[in-house]
Order: sequence, then C-alpha cells, then structure tokens
Amino acid sequence: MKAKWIAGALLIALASVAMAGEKGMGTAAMKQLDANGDGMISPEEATAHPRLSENFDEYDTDGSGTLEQGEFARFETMSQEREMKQKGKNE
Ligand SMILES: [Ca+2]
Ligand SMILES: [Ca+2]
Repeated sequence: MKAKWIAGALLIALASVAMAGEKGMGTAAMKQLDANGDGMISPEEATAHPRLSENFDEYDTDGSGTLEQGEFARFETMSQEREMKQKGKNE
C-alpha cells in the first residue's frame, strides 16, 4: 500500500517536471508580468513591458483582449529573434 503511494507521488513529480520543461523559460517571464496570477496577461499587466504593450493587439491573435500562454510564447520567440538580429548588426 505504501509502495503504491510512493509510486504515485513519483509519477506526479515526474509529470510536473516534464510540464515545467515543456513550458521552458517563457513561464518565468510570464509569471513576472502576470500580476494577478490568472495565467493571462491583460493590457494593464503588459504596460510593465513597453514592447509588449505597444504590440499587444498584434500578439493577441484570437482577439480575446488578453495574452494567453501560447500568445505570450510567440511574443517571447519574436523578441528573442529580434534581439539576435540586433546583436548580429552590432557586431
Ligand atoms: Ca493576469
Ligand atoms: Ca488572446
């Protein structure tokens, strides 16, 4: 009985590690912006990040008025690419 419980706990732990890995670095940045912790970035929360705030509508691809995880992930990918391009120009 006890061994079964441990196996179950281990499975849950492994699953959360796998999920954390999938979300990657994006989650930490999103959590920082997500002031009320509802898992979405509202326009008000985006004001903490000027570049995100400026292009908020562009990244809100489903027009829900908030950025969900997928939409924020896209913003992060785009800004990373932009940064890499800028670095390339400066060097
Ligand atoms: Ca929020
Ligand atoms: Ca949205």
